[in-house]
Amino acid sequence: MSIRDKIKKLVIEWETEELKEYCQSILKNNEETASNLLKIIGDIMKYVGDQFEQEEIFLPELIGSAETVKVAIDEVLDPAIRAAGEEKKTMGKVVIGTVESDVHSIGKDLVGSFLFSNGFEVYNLGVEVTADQFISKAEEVGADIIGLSSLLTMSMDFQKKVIEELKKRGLREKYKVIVGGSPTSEDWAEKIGADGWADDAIEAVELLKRLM
Ligand code: B12
Repeated sequence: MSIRDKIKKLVIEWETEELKEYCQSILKNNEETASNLLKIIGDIMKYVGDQFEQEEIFLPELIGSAETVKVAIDEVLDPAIRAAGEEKKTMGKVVIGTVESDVHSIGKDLVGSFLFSNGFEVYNLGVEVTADQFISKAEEVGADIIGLSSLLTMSMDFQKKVIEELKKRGLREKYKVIVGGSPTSEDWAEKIGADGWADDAIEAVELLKRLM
């Protein structure tokens, strides 16, 4: 069985401990890098999300897979990436979160982990983050970039709200603001005056490297 197939099986069966151990053994044997494992897990979560949408799986299965993946990323992959990159100079500080009223976290967490694995210092504020929380954290840590995730058409306006709030406080020029999430687009980013938009976690890394 390929690494991808094995990971997919463990994610779908919520084998959290086994997934952690499997990822650890792959890293130990230098069979894959932590960043590549992250890419594989990202593809698998896209697949799981689509399965849910097509009603092939139900909500508890989707949440179980998301939690399994989160533990493996938090406890094995992110620490491995951190250990490998300790000497690396930071590419910039990113404050990222899902905007107010929106609880979707999986894609935003992947973007955060990809940025982290590419040398960015990442402050992940979680979900339902208000404009004030984004701005306060960015000010506190001296961030360069604010990343706003929105998975709901209804929550997209909160991305705009963050930008407007930055303007109101005279801080707009201090930060690069990037937006993402499935209902958003390049046009939307332009319309609300964001500095950039990316379709997925890999593009988000490219975008930020360009912006910095
Ligand atoms: C998982 C999921 C949930 C889970 C979330 C669990 C969690 N912890 O995240 C639960 C079950 C809680 C949920 C709830 C709801 N959901 Co939902 N959910 C999904 C689902 C199936 C998958 C999303 C996902 O995780 N995809 C996998 C990740 C890897 O992809 P991604 O999120 O798109 O992220 C990538 C890119 O968008 C991008 N990206 C994401 N964020 C950012 C940020 C930046 C800065 C950048 C640059 C890029 C970027 O990079 C990511 C990685 O490649 C989607 C359908 C789908 N197939 O997308 C619906 C979907 C998003 N949900 C939807 C809806 C309607 C809801 C509910 C309102 C349902 C309800 N009636 O209660 C609630 C909302 C509750 C709330 N207040 O937020 C709709 C949204 C429709 C719309 N456009 O408004 C969708 C599209 C389903 C549908 N077709 O109707 N949902």
